[in-house]
Amino acid sequence: MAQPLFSPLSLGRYDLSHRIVMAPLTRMRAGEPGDVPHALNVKYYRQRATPGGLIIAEGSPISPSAKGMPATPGIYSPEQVQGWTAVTDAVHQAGALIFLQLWHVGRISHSSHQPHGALPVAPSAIAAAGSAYTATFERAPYETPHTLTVAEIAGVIDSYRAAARNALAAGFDGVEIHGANGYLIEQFLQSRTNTRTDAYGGSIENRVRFLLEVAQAVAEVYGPDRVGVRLSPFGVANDSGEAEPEHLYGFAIQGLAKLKLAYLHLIEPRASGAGQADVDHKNVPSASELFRPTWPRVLIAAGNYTPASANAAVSAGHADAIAFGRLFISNPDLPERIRKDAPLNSYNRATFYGGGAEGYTDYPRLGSSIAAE
Ligand code: 8OZ
Repeated sequence: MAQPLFSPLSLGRYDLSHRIVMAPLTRMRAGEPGDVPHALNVKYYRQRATPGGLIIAEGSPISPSAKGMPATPGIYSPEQVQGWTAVTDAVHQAGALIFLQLWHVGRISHSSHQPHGALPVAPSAIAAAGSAYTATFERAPYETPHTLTVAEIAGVIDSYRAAARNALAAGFDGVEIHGANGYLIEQFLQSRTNTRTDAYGGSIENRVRFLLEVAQAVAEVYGPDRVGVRLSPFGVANDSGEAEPEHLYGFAIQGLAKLKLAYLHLIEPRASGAGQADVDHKNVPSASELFRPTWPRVLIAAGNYTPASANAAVSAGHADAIAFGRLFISNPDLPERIRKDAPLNSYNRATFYGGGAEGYTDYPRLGSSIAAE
């Protein structure tokens, strides 16, 4: 029987020939100094490009102060734009589309990453529980962030706009706004991290304002039909979590729907740890099922899907496409393997973050014991 994952899909102004999306994946392997994409990153993305497929490239800091982890490739310097251009060229030659995930970590940073050793910025001066990844790949407790002023918020939105322009110059087909996993946008959304009393805090409408202003600014650069947003309504990553997510996220998604963006990308609650563990929460609703009626365009779901459950979700109409993360790390040819119902390589968590080719570009293709070119 034909697999629903291999039926074509229109996404904004593009046409996909299958529905297996490569999820945005932090790998901490940018070229240093300068957090510049380099030849190793080009090889990694080229290996994972398939005709008519969609790659969402890893979260990329929109400005120096948006960065929270070492060796994450940015999208604010000319060198980074040049480095990314080699990536998008290679992916396009292989026939795939590539979007870039625009990322601001907010308080999930450390002063060692910040210009002039400044404190990380956030909607309110509330430190996250847990520890940051410092510039030297060590762990240190999160610091109490600097509260963004209204003027500084406007500056951050300008940085999103500039990053979108850079992404366009680098040849990305579109961009995804990272609104998930406890980073800056989610820090504005959630009451535990946003205690502001101005237009950006308090009511749900006010807490959603920053997300919508960012989406509007980015959509003005790319056109809304080339912009997506990623949210994690039930997530607890990076000391996040909302008591009544249905209400907050329902409102946010309605606001995004009015902007006519190309897609909404939801992380399922069962994968809410966002790569920090192989957690699989039971007894929580599926985010894609829950919010499907609120979102009129393409819905991408992610989080612990298997090929079978992905086909089932698409068949049931709960999602239009499924993003795979860990399975795409260990299977450069994941769509082909799924199509053939072939065995999948298992992944090695120890090589997810940082390092070189090992665990990055050396996973074999089907029928080969050696790394793909
Ligand atoms: C795992 C490790 C580092 C970063 C996210 C960008 O949670 C990430 C990330 C995940 O969205």
